Amino acid sequence: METIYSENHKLRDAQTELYGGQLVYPFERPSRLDYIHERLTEVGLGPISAPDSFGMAPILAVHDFAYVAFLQSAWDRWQAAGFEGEAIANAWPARRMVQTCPTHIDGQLGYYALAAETSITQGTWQAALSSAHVALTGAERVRAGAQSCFALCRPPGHHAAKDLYGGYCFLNNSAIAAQHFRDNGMARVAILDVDFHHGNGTQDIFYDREDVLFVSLHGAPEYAFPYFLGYANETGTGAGEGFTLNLPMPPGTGFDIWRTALATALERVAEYAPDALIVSLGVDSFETDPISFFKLTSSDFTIMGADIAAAGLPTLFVMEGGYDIAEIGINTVNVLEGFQGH
Ligand code: OKP
Ligand code: ZN
Repeated sequence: METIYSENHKLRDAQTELYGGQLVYPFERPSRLDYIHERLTEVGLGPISAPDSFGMAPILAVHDFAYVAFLQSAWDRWQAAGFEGEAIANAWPARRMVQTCPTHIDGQLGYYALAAETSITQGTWQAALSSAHVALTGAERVRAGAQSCFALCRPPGHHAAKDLYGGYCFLNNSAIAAQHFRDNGMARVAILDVDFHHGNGTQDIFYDREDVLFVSLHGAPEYAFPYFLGYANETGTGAGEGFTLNLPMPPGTGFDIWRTALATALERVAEYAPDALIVSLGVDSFETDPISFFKLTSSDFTIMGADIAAAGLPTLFVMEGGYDIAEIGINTVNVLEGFQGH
């Protein structure tokens, strides 16, 4: 399996994440990809290639123009305002308040943020844009006939909506790839999100559409980020009714239950009969992930990959989360090797 990878991800190296009332060095850090890259090389999964450029059109096919302009300029404007730390949202358009975008950068951060843990820094935009182009390059490989491809994206994307960042995400790489498939001749695309966290951004982007199926396995939002989306009764709206499937699971869930949910998810995907499958691949369902509560083991990830391969669909893997950094390479590559049958 070919991997698409760019060192541009290193341009995002935020020093702060608001966690437990403290500013800590972020869980979502550059070394995550070093471990994955190292493991890919170690097992010889396949060639590792640089992304191509696709310009802004496929990004603007998913995200609002004003949101993209905000992301592009936020760091410079934050600095110009005289702030000395990294840019962190701290005021929101809450219930019964005005839902319009203010002028001051501090207010705009709250307007576009869905959570406060994600700081915007120098290089964040460039890294996010490169990450989207990694996903688009992987999508092009699948379009050209590859049975599978691994888009080694960073920063991740599945929490980003058309006009929202947060949960370590800025541009929704999987959604951008799905829309690119749609705009280049594929009639139906399925997104299977196996990251521990609910892919609220991806769900929101396609919630009223029947041409992109969204299926997600995740920590029950009563107990887990993003808290305010991902419940089982969210099934889509309008033409999209029935084209969102959420399979939330409680704290302590192990692979027996998780794998049964995966079978349910893959049955829905098979019924949908998409032209291609995009897997939002997070490995934060791992038993020792520091911010998650599922109990999957390293060998479970190999079985996960084999189960996904049994769907028999052209498959684009898009990297999302995974924060037990010492094991992230093994767990991620186990999925890909399982998919390939070893
Ligand atoms: C991004 B991805 C933990 C708070 C976590 C943000 C999590 C973002 C996860 N107590 N806040 O889905 O892996
Ligand atoms: Zn996650």
